[in-house]
Amino acid sequence: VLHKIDHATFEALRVETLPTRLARTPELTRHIGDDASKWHVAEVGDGNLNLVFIVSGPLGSVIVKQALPYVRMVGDSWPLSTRRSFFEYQALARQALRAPGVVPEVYLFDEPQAMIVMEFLSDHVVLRQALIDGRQPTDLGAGLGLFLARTLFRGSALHLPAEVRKRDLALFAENIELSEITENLVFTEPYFDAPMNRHTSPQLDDIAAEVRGDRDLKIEAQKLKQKFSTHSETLLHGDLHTGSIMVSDDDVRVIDAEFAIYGPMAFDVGVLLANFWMAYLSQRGHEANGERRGMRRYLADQTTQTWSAFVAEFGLLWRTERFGPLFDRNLFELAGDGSGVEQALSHSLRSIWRDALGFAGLECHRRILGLAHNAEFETIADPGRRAACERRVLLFGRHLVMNRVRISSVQEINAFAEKLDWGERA
Ligand code: SR1
Ligand code: MG
Repeated sequence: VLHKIDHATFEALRVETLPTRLARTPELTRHIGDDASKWHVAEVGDGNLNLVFIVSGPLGSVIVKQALPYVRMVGDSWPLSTRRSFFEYQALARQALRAPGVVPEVYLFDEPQAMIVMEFLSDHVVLRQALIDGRQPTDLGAGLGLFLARTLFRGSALHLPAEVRKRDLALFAENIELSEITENLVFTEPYFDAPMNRHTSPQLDDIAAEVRGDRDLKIEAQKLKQKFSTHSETLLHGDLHTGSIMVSDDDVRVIDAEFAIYGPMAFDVGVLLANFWMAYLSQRGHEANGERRGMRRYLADQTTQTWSAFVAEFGLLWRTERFGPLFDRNLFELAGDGSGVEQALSHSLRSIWRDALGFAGLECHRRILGLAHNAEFETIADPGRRAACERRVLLFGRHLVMNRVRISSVQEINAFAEKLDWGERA
């Protein structure tokens, strides 16, 4: 049953009304101060769906995030239940337990107002913008690899008791509208001439038509969609691109879990890697005099570090926290079959790797041909230069999807990205 918003009580916050409306909310005033006349409010939402306010007072600042009953980037012609805020809150609570210290602390969830009051990350900026600006936060890939392994392993039947996992599976299965957005926007719409699609035109018209006419690619996209929508393996973040990550010079945080749903582990891994590779392939568009060489190296390093941190932590958890019903210890450790444990682990990692490359390829396509694009390309002012970068992303994405069974390492993919980047220059 889809949640219906209570129009009698729900009211979108505005910069002018927020202080009066939240003046007597202790979860907020304890962090910023009681006197609402001294608050400063700014709306800073740059995502596609919600309102996000920074509210500052004499004691400090908080973030107030509110879901709107429609898709912000499109307008009220596309209604969307504010219930997504409930799923974001539930996902944040689980991520905080499974990967401590990575998601912002939640101070208050107000369900009728679809509003989450949470920690303001004062030293942090959105990773996508940081990468556009040429910043190189330390330990980024390693931190994200740990986050992926911990949340994906600990939300799965490898770790959770059957009852807990099944209850969560049912709970998040109701995040119907948001998972449907992903199913449509990632897996289907980029591959036909859907009304909301757009691409840099006319420069990419030929390759857009080629992608849409590629039957083998479309079949692979649908096989991956089937995995995404039926392989309910773990609680996903569901939208782990570089706009859902905040960084300071030496810290990484993950935000924006409203797309949380049970799905294949490989989805979060693939989306994140794809966004690093897209950032890599956008560098030419931001470059003057070769000064982005170091940035390209940095981004390639983040992909290898993400994957190796993921593999190491996933292996550790596999050996030490496999308490769930899958790959039961009675069959391996307790039967004295230590090497069986390792064999099973490498099978699982191989299948995550293969599927992650498929999801990564599709994420690349949808950001160039679909509705929601990435700022690292949108901010390349010259359309010819932008299109040259975007064309490489489309070729890169197809390579990942079609060759995912044969590709054996991140280094191999980075070498392919490098070759594309040099070979196809505008
Ligand atoms: C209509 S929402 C478009 C995109 O924005 C979100 O961040 C998700 O990536 C979604 O696919
Ligand atoms: Mg988001």
